[in-house]
Amino acid sequence: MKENIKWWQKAVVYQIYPRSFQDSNGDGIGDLQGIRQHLDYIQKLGADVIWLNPVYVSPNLDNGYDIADYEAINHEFGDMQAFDNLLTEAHDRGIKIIMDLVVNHSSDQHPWFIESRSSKDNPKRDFYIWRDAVDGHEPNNWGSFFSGPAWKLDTATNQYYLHLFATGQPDLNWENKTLRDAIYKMMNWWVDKGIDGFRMDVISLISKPDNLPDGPIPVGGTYGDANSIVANGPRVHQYLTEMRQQVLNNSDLMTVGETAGVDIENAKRYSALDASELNMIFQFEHMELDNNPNPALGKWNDQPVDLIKLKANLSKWQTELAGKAWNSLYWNNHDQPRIVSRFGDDSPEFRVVSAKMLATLLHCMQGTPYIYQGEEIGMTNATNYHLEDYNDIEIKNAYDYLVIKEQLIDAQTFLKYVHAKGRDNARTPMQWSANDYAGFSTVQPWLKLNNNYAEINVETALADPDSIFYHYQKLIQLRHELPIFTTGEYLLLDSDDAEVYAYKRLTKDEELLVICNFTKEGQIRLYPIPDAAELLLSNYLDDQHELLRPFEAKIYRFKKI
Ligand code: ISL
Ligand code: CA
Repeated sequence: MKENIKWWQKAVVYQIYPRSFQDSNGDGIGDLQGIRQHLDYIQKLGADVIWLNPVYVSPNLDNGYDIADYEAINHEFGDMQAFDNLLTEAHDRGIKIIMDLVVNHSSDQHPWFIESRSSKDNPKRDFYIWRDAVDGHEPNNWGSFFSGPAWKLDTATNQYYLHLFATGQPDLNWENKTLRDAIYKMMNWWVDKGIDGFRMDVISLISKPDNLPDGPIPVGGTYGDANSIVANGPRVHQYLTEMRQQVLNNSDLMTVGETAGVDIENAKRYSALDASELNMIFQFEHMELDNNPNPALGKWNDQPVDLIKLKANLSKWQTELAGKAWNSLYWNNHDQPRIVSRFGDDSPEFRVVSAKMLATLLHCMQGTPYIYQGEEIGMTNATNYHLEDYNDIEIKNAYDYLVIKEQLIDAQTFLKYVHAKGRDNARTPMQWSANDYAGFSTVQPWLKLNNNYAEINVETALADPDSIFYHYQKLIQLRHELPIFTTGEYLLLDSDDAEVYAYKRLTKDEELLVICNFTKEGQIRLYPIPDAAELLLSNYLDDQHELLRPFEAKIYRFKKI
């Protein structure tokens, strides 16, 4: 691997959720022109790649993850000219752009689906997954990711269609070769435009198992778990190999698959270094460690993560993929709550140190790190939200199902859980300044602001040399300058230490030692550190050696001992 390092193995990605990044025309919705205004900011941070969440024509049931036209820009965001300008200006700065590819499902407003549902003998009928009722019920017991059944009866033809997500997101039928070819054609159209790669939405779900067997029903639940049945389906590797040949090999692209339900064995195939499928994947296990112990409640919970479990999990991915496949490293994205509120401490006293600690822990690992907008200034969960403030379909459907229909929890408990885990925590408008509407817009934004924007914003961060922003900037520089960040072997220390996460990165002649105190208490730990060791980065002004202060994080570098 050392000889043959690819550009995307050394890159750091900055993820932009366009709706919430910058509104340039005063309609309260972020847009492409708004992103152009901040390319200098992203360059200053040092990121190499931007991942854009979906910007295509969409009825926005799931904020762009329900696509009605794959080759046109949603007018709220601008037009194709605005996209081309953004791409050119990013490239002028040496920044690449990867696009979100959402092809497990389309919108029910996509012309393909409109045709498909019109009659059983329409040529597009087989582009989607249609089944007859079984004994007057849904064709199987699968539940949707967004609560309720994964099937909807369509009265036009009296058959059910499959939707693993919202009813307005019918699943595409990848068994159909004409459909696959249409998708590859669309992808090549984007590649020809000069984009630099794809982030592939729930790509692990595209191959449904034959006969669509029922899923296991979690204790206390109603529907079968579709994810465990569909993920890594029988032909998914075949389809991705085909995609690689038909599209991905046509240019030097970066690809990352979002692979819900992936295990190590499948991960090694999706992201094998032999370049047969994708470059890397997003796995979810470290984002599920703080799920509710009651499986019927899934992610809805407000309990902290167990550090020993987190270590075991991250270390498993580090060691198992090493030398064979490639990891993505992430704490945050548009579906996850803010990491400083989740695994750190967002109180005024510890927000900055704990955000820097979490950044250090992640960015010293092997893989390609992703930074989600606002993470670099330590944006927090929005606890000023009431139930009526939420926009996210996952939250709304979960409320209808868990609180109203099944009455598994009361509204107050639900709100507590949504404050901790809801996706809208990530989607509150980017906090640029203490000005009106946080400098995001000149009018009330589409989604309520986090009320801490006067203290937590980009302007304040850029003016403070000790800010979280500059810590991220330094971590990116280190990765760019020191090959050990990319190539070094990962070695976990003290797997049963419940307070401090320490690990090494090792090359033939060098070591990094990364030490992260996950607690707000002081800790005493003695690690073997040679006198000549260089302290590369820390989140405190001085080094007190074996004394680790609250959330202290340090990176040492030294010749191998
Ligand atoms: O968000 C989740 C948990 O809160 C996940 O279950 C999520 O739905 C899953 O990871 C798939 O996510 C992707 O596809 C969805 C879309 O809503 C998400 O925003 C996207 O990242 C459907 O397209
Ligand atoms: Ca706008």
